[in-house]
Amino acid sequence: MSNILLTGFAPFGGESTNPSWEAVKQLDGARIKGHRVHAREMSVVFGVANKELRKWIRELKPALVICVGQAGGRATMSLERVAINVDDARIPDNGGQQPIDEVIVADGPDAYFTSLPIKAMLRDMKAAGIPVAISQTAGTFVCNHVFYGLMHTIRTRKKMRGGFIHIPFSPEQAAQHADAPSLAIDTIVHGLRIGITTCLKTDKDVAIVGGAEH
Ligand code: PCA
Repeated sequence: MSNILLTGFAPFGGESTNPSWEAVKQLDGARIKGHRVHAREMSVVFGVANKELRKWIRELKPALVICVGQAGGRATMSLERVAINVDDARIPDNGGQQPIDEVIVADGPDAYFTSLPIKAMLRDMKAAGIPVAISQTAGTFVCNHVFYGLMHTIRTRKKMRGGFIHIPFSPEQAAQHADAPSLAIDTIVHGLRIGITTCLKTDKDVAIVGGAEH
């Protein structure tokens, strides 16, 4: 049976939970279309997170890798289109590092595109009633760092597909922030399951509307 690696993150930035780990851990051990899901919790530390990711990829040789992270303030699940080669931290990571305008991979390309069929995922997740959108930026903190690290690691592995999904605060987190949107963890889990299923049955992405003006 082939493996799927699904990662979430530890809490950061003063939060006591991270909805990405709360959601992905519920899918640990799940079987989806003949694949086995392996959920792992990643450190919110530049450098360390990518080392953890490479180790899990070596161990599991997954056909599909989806990294999930919290994007507090966003209202929908965000299927990330592009990872850029820069670390520019607004706050220190959980190890106290705060890189400003540093490259992630010295001789790497400026950007990598996701290899997930994000338009097909958008279509299927929407049809299931999940609030979801395509996002053109994963930011410049640890999530973009991991997304770029993932795409760089799998760049020559044609059979391995990967990408990144940002998710909103959980309702419990949003209760502590004025006017912050949220999604229930169960909704996120449902959305991830559908997104993964679409990845497994879609070789080539579909060209459907999903762009944005900003
Ligand atoms: N979100 C952060 C890092 C960890 C997480 O869950 C980000 O968007 O960069």
